[in-house]
Amino acid sequence: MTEQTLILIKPDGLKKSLTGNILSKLSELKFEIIGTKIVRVSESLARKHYKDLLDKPFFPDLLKYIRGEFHTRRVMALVYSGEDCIKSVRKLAGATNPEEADPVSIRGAYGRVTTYGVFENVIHCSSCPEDAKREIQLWFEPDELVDELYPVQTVAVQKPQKRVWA
Ligand code: IDP
Ligand code: MG
Repeated sequence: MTEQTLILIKPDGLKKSLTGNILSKLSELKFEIIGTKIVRVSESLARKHYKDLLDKPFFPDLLKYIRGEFHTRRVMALVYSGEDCIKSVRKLAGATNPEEADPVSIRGAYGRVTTYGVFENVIHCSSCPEDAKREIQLWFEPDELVDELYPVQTVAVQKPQKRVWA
């Protein structure tokens, strides 16, 4: 079944200059990139993304980690589309705990467990179709994707303002 997945190259991945390596590995899976951007992660976005982990002891450090307080304040967000891509990307990413991940997986090769206890595992990828939809809609607006994935509605925006080069 054709499906989509949200991938984040986390701040440690960017800080360690792993973007190229990770994208090369992902490209071997032959899926299509249908959206990408560099994001400065707000507290609100981080909380929504990790809403199911709110009661975990590592949650405060997880927020700091994904917001780049330990590395660099950005993540690279991508949406991939393809046949069974959720499972394939999860396999390539490896187990959540980098110490338990297959050594040739992305997390096994590049991740680490820090002394402050967060699994710095370089990459996020959606774990099931429901999560993928929620996460893609959280990180991307409809016009930022080249495919029409989900129903959209048009809303009136009054006096839109945007920043332009001075
Ligand atoms: P996943 O990223 O493999 O889907 P989740 O359980 O959704 O794993 O956890 C989200 C993120 O929270 C992980 O990628 C990792 O960075 C962090 N994390 C998860 N479990 C632990 C833990 O037991 N200790 C420290 N950090 C964790
Ligand atoms: Mg998860």
